[in-house]
Amino acid sequence: MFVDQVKIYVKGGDGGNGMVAFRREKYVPKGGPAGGDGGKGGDVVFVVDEGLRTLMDFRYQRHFKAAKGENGMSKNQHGRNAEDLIVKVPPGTVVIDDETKQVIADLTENGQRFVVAKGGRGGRGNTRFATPANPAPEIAENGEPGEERYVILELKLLADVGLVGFPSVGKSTLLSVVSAAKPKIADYHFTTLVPNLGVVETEDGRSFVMADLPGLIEGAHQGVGLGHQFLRHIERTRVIVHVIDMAAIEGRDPYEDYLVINEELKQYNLRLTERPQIIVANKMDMPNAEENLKAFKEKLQEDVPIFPISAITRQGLRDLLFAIADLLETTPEFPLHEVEEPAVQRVVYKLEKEAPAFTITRDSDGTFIVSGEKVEKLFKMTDFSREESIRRFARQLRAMGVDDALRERGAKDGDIVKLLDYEFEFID
Ligand SMILES: Nc1nc2c(ncn2[C@@H]2O[C@H](COP(=O)(O)OP(=O)(O)OP(=O)(O)O)[C@@H](O)[C@H]2O)c(=O)[nH]1
Ligand SMILES: [Mg+2]
Repeated sequence: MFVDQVKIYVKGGDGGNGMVAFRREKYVPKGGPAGGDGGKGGDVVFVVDEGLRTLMDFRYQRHFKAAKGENGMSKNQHGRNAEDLIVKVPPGTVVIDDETKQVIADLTENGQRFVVAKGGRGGRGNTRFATPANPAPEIAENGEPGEERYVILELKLLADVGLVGFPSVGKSTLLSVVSAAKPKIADYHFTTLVPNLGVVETEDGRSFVMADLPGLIEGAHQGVGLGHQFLRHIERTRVIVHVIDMAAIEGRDPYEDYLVINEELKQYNLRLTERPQIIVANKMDMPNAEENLKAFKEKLQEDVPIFPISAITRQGLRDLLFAIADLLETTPEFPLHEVEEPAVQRVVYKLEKEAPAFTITRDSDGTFIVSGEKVEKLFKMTDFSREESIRRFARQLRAMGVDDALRERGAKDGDIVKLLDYEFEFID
């Protein structure tokens, strides 16, 4: 199976917890605070590895969690930072945030890195909470939770040239005679279900990657036939080779075919029309082909080069390949997404939208439920085994306005308030 889209879960490592500790010194009954900070959790990092060609490996492993930072230690020793979790991806991987459906990275260059889930920072040890008023605090922070998210990985083939055309016009046959690729060839429609890639070498030693794409039909951009899931592979190609059955074996008019396919490309993405095209008039070994070609040339208005060939008898291939190689040399790469900066690192960073610090809802039994990313993070960073930490947490909630908001929603003394798996009483 050809896997070209997969949804995975990534989570950065949590930060290590801060430590509560005190110095032990001779003659000093209780020395100053000496609890170290926790280490940083590992990031989950995508790294492009040009040895990979597919997203196949992600079929079996879809969860990637980086390690937690080490906890802080006594004598003010920091916990060690955790190592990053490196996840290899093939060139051509587009990373999409599953929630927002935004493209967050477009990974094309070998070795390119993208931090997809940041590890949390280490919690502070009690040394950091010392103040003149409280020189020996019994308080430490838990580590910050690592970022977590679902992302969709999409593989866009990195072919230089894409073969497009109706089913059965001979696209796979052409690829099979100009490269070592062995695509399936047959006289029924949609023989090719997934794109095939082949490396083509011209007689004068130039080479390029050619993709044989599933056949297109009218309405493809709306999902008819194999639809636009394959049209997106054309987006990466610099040159489009438009294959036409000039023998009109199925009774369609070759020029009509040409118009229909171009319309599909245009409907799918206007920018595809910016790609230079080469027309391949295939099946020239058949009777009528010569006549059809003449009529085709008369109707053709654009200045697009036409190469008459027969994939089966291998006629006309040499000149065609030279023309493709020439065109590739003069055609720049096309940026894929409008949002992309023309920077070397094609990683797109987006401002995260500011989520509300907390929201309050009510359970069917009347319990108040406080939720929200920010408040939950504070919760996770609180060490509930220590009185002082709990008091600090209560102060933080008050400062965020949680108490006021609960009061506004009608909370009274003694009402139950829930935050994650923690229940507490509202005290006015
Ligand atoms: N006579 C003749 N037949 C050809 C030529 N090229 C391909 N064919 C035949 O056309 C049929 C379809 O060929 P394919 O290469 O599978 O066509 P395709 O465009 O890849 O088709 P799909 O994968 O279904 O989109 C096969 O029966 C081929 O043998 C040619 O140059 N001359
Ligand atoms: Mg085919």
